[in-house]
Amino acid sequence: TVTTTTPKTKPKATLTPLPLLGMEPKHLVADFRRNYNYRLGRDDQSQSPYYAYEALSFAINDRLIERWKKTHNAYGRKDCCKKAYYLSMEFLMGRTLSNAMLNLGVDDVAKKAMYNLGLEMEELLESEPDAGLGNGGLGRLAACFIDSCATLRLPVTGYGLRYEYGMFSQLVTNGEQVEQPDHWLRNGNIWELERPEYIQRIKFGGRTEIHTDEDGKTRVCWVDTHDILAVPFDTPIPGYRNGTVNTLRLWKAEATEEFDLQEFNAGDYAEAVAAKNSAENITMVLYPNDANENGKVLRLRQQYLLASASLQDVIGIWVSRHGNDFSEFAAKNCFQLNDTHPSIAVAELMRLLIDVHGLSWDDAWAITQNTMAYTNHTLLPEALERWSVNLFRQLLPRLMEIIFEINAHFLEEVSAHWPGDHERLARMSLVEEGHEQHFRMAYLAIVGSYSVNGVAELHSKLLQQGLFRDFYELWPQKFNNKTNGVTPRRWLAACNPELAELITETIGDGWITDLSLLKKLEPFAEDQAFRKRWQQVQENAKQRLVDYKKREHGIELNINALFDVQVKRIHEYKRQLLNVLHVIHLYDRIKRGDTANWTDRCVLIGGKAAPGYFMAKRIIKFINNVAHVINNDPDVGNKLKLVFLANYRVSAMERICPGADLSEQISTAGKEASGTGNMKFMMNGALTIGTLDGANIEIREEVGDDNFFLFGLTEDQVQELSHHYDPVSVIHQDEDLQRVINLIECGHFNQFEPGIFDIILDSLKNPHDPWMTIADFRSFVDAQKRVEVAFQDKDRWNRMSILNCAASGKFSTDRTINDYNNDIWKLTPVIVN
Ligand code: B1N
Repeated sequence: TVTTTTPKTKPKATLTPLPLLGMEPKHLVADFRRNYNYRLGRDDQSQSPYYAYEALSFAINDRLIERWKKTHNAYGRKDCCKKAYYLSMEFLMGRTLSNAMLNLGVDDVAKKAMYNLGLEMEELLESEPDAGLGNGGLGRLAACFIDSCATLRLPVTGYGLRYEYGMFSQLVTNGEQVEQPDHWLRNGNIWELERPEYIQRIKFGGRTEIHTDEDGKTRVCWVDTHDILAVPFDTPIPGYRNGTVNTLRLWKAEATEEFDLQEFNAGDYAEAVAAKNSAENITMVLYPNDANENGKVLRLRQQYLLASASLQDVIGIWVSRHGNDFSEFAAKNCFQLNDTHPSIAVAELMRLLIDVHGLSWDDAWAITQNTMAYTNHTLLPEALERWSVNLFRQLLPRLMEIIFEINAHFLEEVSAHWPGDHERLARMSLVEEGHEQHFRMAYLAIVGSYSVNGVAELHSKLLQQGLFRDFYELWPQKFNNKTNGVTPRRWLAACNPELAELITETIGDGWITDLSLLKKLEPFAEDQAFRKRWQQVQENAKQRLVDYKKREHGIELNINALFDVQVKRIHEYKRQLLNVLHVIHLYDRIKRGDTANWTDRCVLIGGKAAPGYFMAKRIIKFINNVAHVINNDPDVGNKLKLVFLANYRVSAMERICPGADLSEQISTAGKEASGTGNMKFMMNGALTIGTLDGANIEIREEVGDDNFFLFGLTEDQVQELSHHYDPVSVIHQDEDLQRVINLIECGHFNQFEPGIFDIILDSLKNPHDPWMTIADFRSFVDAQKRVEVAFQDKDRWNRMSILNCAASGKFSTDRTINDYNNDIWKLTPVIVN
């Protein structure tokens, strides 16, 4: 027999706390070596910048995790302080390492540490793949928002989806976009932490039954469902040097265990395991549509997964502390819906409160209406989400019932407010009648929320006067504006260190967390010596962009030229075509010898087209063909270059915006909700040529008309002209424009590809062209002439550049998030130490 002796008193487990990890170069070097040798199993024979990136990232991530746990504890200690949750189908994070080092305050130290190891920080940072879990502005806004929330010490969690494949990468072959899947997780993701203990179960399909309890109470049961699991992966989101580290929680779809087992018992083991795919496919890929809805079942599954998993997560924590007492729930929780994409959350919260936690309809509705807040990001009708009721019936039958019931209650309220107004009732109904019924998701979001906001002054005004007018008349107090911003950490401090240093040297470093302080730069615009330094820094940034293009793409740019940049998704309303028409006009002037007082210009255009958006893809082809002709014409030389920047993404913008002279923000007035690229360029000292659209209006207000190149019709004028727009006669009356159109028509840019640009010509000449490109041509060309005059006077240009940067303070997401918090969330900052 064997006897074992156990000690009388088991020692208490002491796994934590550990002393904080060191922040000196020697500590980072030691941790780097340990990670490189043991966690990654590398040796001197297998050196690669990628593994060096990973080894440093582990070291940095460990330091984030220390602060993450403290933040979590601080939020818990504050007796369940109020929290907000940012629900978004997209978080376009880009790279993490350099931002993490900046926010931790170890950027200089780490650079030294790597230098001591004989490694080049630049090369290492370049090895990190972009987390491209978003399309464009809407997804990047979510990323900037969570950075600002952490910097402002606000208890805000981001909830999204962990797509296996992010935004496709764009190749250009024969001038055409070719999509390549972006398997960004291929080499693992060191920044995420899987949290199996918080897995949530999500129902799909099945049917509903009414059950009666012993006490005669009825409740609806959603049965015979095909469930899947939502597995959370957390990423730390550090604030700027403040000890706060918030959480981005992304859900991955997985199959349930018993799902296999059932089939296994029926003898189809292999088939059952293979069927796991259909569950796991849900979070396989990001839909690559910007401002366009597509109505696919898989997309609705994604949306419901996000809404249900996130709400169950928050309610689960609530119930663990308060049981089924939800009386304080709305006072302590707020969900901000990033457009209508997660708006099914309105109905899902009702379902969870009523069916799962036993609340009455009225109590549940009061909670929902005081917990949800909705942000609209577009007026474009093609982007407004409508889901087929039949699809709901099959996929989410219980949610269909709830939406119908919400609608019934809502229409009663409308009837009471406007008795007998049947047209208004039909207009406002959550259900659009017709050949097939559809749910209007924006209306569901408005009805279920206490706040509805647009993303720039003009956009919010147009929502109230146009798209959501009826709702504004019913509930004016719900409506508000929150002008977008960008985080100055990534978009100035990190991406343009030399400019950041000059600014800090001049006005101190307070601007990094209070961007309004940039206005202290204003007087320096009159300082000759400062202007010279500013110019040198701008030229260095241009040189880095030139070097990069040369190194990575073999493209030669002339550093003395005006760098004229338009980077954003390709969409007709953004009018990349107007830009190209101007380029062709300049080319025509060169060809006819009209080059007195010429300003050399490099026009850079970049952006992805939605794979199903034929016209957008043809515009890319057009840009590339025009570029080919111009760039190979010996008469043109250095006077003009047109370059298409392939695979535009977050990390590309970090190189591009410091090196731009001119920022093109030329959408048809009333179509661009806000824009955020416009703000990144301004912050980095570029000047804007733009229409009175979105946030351009506020940019111009801040910097003054003298420092902004305005052109084009106003939104009112666009409306008015749409009744009698006649582009063909405009072309006839403008000789320059006529020549441009002739060049395209005669096949000058498609000599061996007959007819391929006919659809472009047809759309330009169409009297129903909603983008009115031809209408703004003359005004655009005139504004470009004013740009050239200004650019030739270097002193004047530098002054304007300084003033633009100095006036960009409003466009920090710190200001935006403070506005959200003061008007909508009402959270108290939590100090972590
Ligand atoms: O949201 C940005 C704005 O700055 C832009 O002006 C606006 O165009 C953009 C469906 C969208 N609006 N709508 C979308 C994205 C994906 C999708 O599936 C619509 N993106 C915007 C931030 O406010």
